[in-house]
Amino acid sequence: MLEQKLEELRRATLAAFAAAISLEELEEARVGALGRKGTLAQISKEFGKLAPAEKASLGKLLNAVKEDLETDYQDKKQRFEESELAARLAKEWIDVTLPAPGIRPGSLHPITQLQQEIEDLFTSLGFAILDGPEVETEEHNFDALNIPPTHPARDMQDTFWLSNGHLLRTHTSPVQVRGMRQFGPPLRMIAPGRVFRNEEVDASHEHTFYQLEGMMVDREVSVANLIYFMKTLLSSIFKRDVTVRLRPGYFPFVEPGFELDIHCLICNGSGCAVCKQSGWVELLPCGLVHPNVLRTSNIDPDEWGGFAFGLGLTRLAMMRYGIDDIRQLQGGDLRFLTQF
Ligand code: FA5
Repeated sequence: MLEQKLEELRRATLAAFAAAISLEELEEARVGALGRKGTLAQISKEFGKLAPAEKASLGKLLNAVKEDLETDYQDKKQRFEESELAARLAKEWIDVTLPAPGIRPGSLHPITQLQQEIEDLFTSLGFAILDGPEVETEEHNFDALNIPPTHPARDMQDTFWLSNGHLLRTHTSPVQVRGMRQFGPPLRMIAPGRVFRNEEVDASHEHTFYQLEGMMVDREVSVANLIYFMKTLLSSIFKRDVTVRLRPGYFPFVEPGFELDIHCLICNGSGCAVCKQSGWVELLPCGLVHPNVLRTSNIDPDEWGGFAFGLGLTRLAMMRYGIDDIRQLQGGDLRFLTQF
């Protein structure tokens, strides 16, 4: 009786293994026959009730059936796995001999590009490029520039003060002082860099922006020299005629002082958020160096004179590239930056 059941199990299971067309079907057949609650387990229970003599002969058959089925199962399983792997390899095949997609090159930030152009221009005119610290002393940022503590001009630039009494420089002008003290006259220098002001941010104002300071100290320096260098700078940057206006401007460290404004290139002067509807953008304040500034840097104003300017580099980048919101320049958005 049990013998027949075992032979039937062997036949039916081998047939089920042979008919299986997937690993899942094969597994289902295995569980039905050899699983914990499968047919073989049930037969084994009945086997326990047999007399010892029968056990001996049937035991061999039981083991043989089990072994046969397991061997056949492993064999088929391996074949399924091999063909599955072959199908995956065929599907996921990569031609490693194909040329790789090109590496997308990075590019310099528009402000950096502009800065480098201006550096090239001024070095060709005999100017040195100087660097100064972003964390400055009150003396360099204000006092040495003829702005003593009680001077109302301190309110022109809202300052980030640090708890140790230093500050984040509000302009690049302190590098003038460092340059004069380090090198003395005659001096031709520019100093590009980041400056900070505690300001409300809008389309044309950032709390962190770039300026480029320029200074020339020599025996005979006049407003004519200043205008020549400013004109050379602007025509080299814009490579076309741009309308500018020069008007008196007050800065304690220059006398006379000027504001050089540029006709807004975003709206062509018709009025927009960048120029605050005025048609003009403040770009390049400048003037002749105040005698007090020369004096505090150990230069005799009776012998030497100079001009200085403080170019708004971030605003110049806006005009040059037609950027209508200053916040885009430091937003870090790659869709914006990859255009340059
Ligand atoms: C100064 O900072 C003076 N140190 C410039 C100077 C140097 C005058 C040497 C004379 C001689 P002002 O605060 O105007 O000046 O700033 C200079 C330029 O920086 C402005 O014309 C403008 O283009 C730019 N600028 C000022 N504030 C901001 C701001 N919040 N965001 C972006 N650009 C600004």
